[in-house]
Amino acid sequence: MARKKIALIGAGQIGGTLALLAGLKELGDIVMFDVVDGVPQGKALDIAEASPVEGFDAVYSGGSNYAGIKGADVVIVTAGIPRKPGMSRDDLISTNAKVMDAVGAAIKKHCPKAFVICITNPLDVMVYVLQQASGLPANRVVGMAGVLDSARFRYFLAEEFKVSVEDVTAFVMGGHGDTMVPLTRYSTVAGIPVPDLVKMGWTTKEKLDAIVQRTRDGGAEIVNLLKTGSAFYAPAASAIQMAESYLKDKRRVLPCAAMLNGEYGVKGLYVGVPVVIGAGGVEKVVEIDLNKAEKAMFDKSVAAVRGLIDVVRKLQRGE
Ligand code: TXD
Repeated sequence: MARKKIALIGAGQIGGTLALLAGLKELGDIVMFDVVDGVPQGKALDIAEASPVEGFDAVYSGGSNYAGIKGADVVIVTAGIPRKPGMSRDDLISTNAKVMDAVGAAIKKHCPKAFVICITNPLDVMVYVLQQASGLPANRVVGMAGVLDSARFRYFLAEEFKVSVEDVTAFVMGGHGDTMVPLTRYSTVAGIPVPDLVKMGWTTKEKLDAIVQRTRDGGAEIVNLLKTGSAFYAPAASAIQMAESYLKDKRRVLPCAAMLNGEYGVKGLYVGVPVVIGAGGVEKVVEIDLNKAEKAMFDKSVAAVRGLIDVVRKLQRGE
């Protein structure tokens, strides 16, 4: 059986880490694409040279020609520019939306059967633009944010409880940003809901609230430390988990930005919700019961995503 092909659009910080992790996990052959000539080639060769040491087989290539992504089974998109000083949020949206248009057109032309994972920020809007531009069915285009946000939540909870990260599950819904909705009720240690652990004296309500806030600010915490960029190891690991679930038809239940079609009362928008990812792409949107306060937080998050989509539509109309 031929190896699967994974195309990475954007060979920056996350792109490079994705390439390494995909190799270490032997998910397939990897082609890296970037507009900066030399970088995808250099990273591809560097990682390929690590393969004899680490003991994995994968063919690595890199370039600035979209023809290289032909027939890819999975495409992971990190292409775009970060926000620079003096640049408004709308400037960033407009620039990265144009990048998504170009990437989407290339996917449509060269690998229309691929499963596509978008990482580029602002995530919930960029995944929408990418899906529209690619013309791929919405169940084959997803956004990565929830796995990362819940990984941060899991890490902080494991640290607080002094237990293995493996035994902590956590649940984050909504858009990627200040309005994300960490759900403590659905987060557990070995199946014990976190609110019960508060009752059991494992932590206090105040400490838990602080952890929830730290999760919301997780991206900014790393940016403030790094100063010259944003997080890349955990974002890459998160997207690889989604790609692996698709490639191996694992049917994992993962929080992803998925196109909603009436679920949670939302239609035609990408929002972070739990989904089942298998060989069919997004095979199911899991609709959980939200209490009043949670629903209010979720609706606020949806409204924020809708606001950004309106900005994109205006920009696309040239207003
Ligand atoms: O949870 C999440 N979704 C995120 C999102 C978590 C962390 C970071 N997140 C976003 O991912 C971040 O705000 C960025 O929008 C992306 C990629 O982050 P990364 O740290 O990898 O950014 P880099 O290092 O700047 O890499 C971007 C690359 C860079 O090499 C550019 O040359 C390239 O994108 N680029 C392009 N590639 C292809 N085609 C076009 N048009 C293009 N423009 C720039």
